[in-house]
Amino acid sequence: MSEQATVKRIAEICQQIHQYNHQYYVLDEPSVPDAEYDRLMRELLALEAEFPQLKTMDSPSQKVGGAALKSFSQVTHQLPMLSLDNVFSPDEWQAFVKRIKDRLKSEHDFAICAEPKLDGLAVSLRYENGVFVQAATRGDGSVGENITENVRTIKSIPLRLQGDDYPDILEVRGEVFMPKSSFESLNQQAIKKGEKGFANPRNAAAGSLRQLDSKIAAKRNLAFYAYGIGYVGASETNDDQGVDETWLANSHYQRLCQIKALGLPMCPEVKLLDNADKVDAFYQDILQQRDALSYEIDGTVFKVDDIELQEQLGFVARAPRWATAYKFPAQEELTILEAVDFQVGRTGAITPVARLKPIFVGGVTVSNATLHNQDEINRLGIQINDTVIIRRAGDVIPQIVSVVLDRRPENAQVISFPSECPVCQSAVMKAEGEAVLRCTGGLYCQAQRKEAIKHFASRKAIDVDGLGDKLVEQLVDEGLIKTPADLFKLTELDVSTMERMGKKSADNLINGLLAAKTTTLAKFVYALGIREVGETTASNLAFYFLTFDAIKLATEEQLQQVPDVGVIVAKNIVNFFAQSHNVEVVEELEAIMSWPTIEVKSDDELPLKDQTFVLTGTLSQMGRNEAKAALQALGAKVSGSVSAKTHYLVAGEKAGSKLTKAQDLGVSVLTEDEMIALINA
Ligand code: I6G
Repeated sequence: MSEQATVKRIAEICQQIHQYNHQYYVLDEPSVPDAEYDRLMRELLALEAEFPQLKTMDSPSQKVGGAALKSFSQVTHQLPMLSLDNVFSPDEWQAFVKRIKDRLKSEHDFAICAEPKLDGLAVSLRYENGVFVQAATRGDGSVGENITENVRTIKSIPLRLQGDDYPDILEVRGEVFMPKSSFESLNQQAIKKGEKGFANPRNAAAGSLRQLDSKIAAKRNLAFYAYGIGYVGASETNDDQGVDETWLANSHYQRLCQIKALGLPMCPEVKLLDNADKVDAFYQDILQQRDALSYEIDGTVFKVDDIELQEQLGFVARAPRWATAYKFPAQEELTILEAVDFQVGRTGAITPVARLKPIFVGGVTVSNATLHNQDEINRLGIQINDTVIIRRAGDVIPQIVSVVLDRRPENAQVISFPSECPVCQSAVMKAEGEAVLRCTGGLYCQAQRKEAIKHFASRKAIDVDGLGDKLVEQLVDEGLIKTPADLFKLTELDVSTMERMGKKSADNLINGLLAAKTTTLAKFVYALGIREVGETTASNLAFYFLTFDAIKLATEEQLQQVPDVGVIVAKNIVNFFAQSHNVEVVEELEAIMSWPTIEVKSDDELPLKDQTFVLTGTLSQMGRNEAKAALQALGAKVSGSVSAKTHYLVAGEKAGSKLTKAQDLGVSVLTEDEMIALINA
């Protein structure tokens, strides 16, 4: 190809790849398969290798990283990069609003731009004549570090602005962050290599931006959301010698939309609120969505939207008076490990439970946390009376993150595991390759008995109306039942003569048990409480083997043919049916309970045969179980986790990390409507 033809071809490819990048990383709407993208990128790299003089600063090839730097140079910000003040409570928020009104000498409502507060790093991006030329950290607000080469590799940051309506010099301020799913896979890779990993996505993002070798940063899957505009100006070479003042909107929200129109990513949760009274609802809404969001946040940010008002309000020290972060309750706090108890679970697992000096963290008072197993205790190096950092994120159970060794007191005590089951005194054992210590008492152990029956009767299992956890405990404690099958032998008299049980509750229970006798094969298999056989696996087993006898008799190899069943789960299933006490109970249950036969369909009736689906987020029209059953009835496999083998991810509302992972893997994503259309096709 001649040089002239190459110039034209390179321009075409660059334009095409810029568009694909924007569709994929900013709009979340991939338009071509990965293979097509890769083919174009390879063609570009080959042409640039042949004609290095044609490589431009904004070429998409620059996103893969370049030569390593010796150190980061410094960048003086043309406009200071400010930080934000914080408020932590409704009172503090009201005080913030009052300060604004007092300063403006006005009682008028004002519009507010509301944003989630990303837990990332503030950066300033500089575009000159539409081309990305520099990125800098906030640093001390006046001088930051030049991290251009690393930021250049961030896929969603355009190296050239879209369109042609922008100032000669435009600085965009925003937050670089690592999405939760990228953070998890990065840490998993680190753990596989025997490395420590990062404590949280923010540290991972900071560590990635601090790499002198931008090729490493390029592999880290960082992302960016713009939160404002910094310096705007005319270039020295511009004959007009001035900025088009009309370019900048006089609303903060509109400015974000302007940046978005230039191809920069804007956080989709940003909203314009009419007045300060709407702030609480936004805060609560984001707090409630927090776990489902694909990125980590630590609060919300509220800004007076009107730029004129912003200018009147000005700044204090290093923060604007017109904006504040409204932080969520701290998710990490210090407390003391006062004691360790050992609990026996449904499968006999003996779990050390930390008894903590009560502490308010993540919005609730926490006094217990699981310590998981001996490996975890060793990893933390924790002892009784140590000061520990406790973390409670969203609805996730509280966790001990680390020990503050500097504060270890003289009376610290090593944690020792029991040599016998704390409930039934049977021997304890640790299976090869497992970190968990288990009681060998099986259903002889009261703790296991109670948990097995609670699980059997639970809503997602056979769902016995009128039988709560407390009642199961009472029935076991009073010696009325020992196994799930014993439930069906209870008489109204047995129950009504129990303490705190009236005739009405007894009737309810007996009726509930009668109704629960008819179930489905999937629920029955799940109800047995076989280790690691959750609802999805149980349902997959039912649809694969069709009868309970076939499941009982399956070999490990046959079981491994079922989606979601790997070596360990297959072993657990075979072991379960090899235990005589389980067989006895299961046979009794088979005699009492029934479920409809699963119809065998021909391949023609199974249009989704061999297609693996994963469901995530809230399905508003069908409900998760109904959708699962409908897909399985058409031959589809429904799996609980996204992998390279997944064909479709059905993303309902508030889909979180599974959606991000599916997008990372190039898995087709369906909306609920699209799934319903597929089912009804
Ligand atoms: O550090 C920041 C994070 C997020 C910010 C910020 C923000 O808005 C969503 N906004 C401003 C105005 C500043 N820092 C100074």
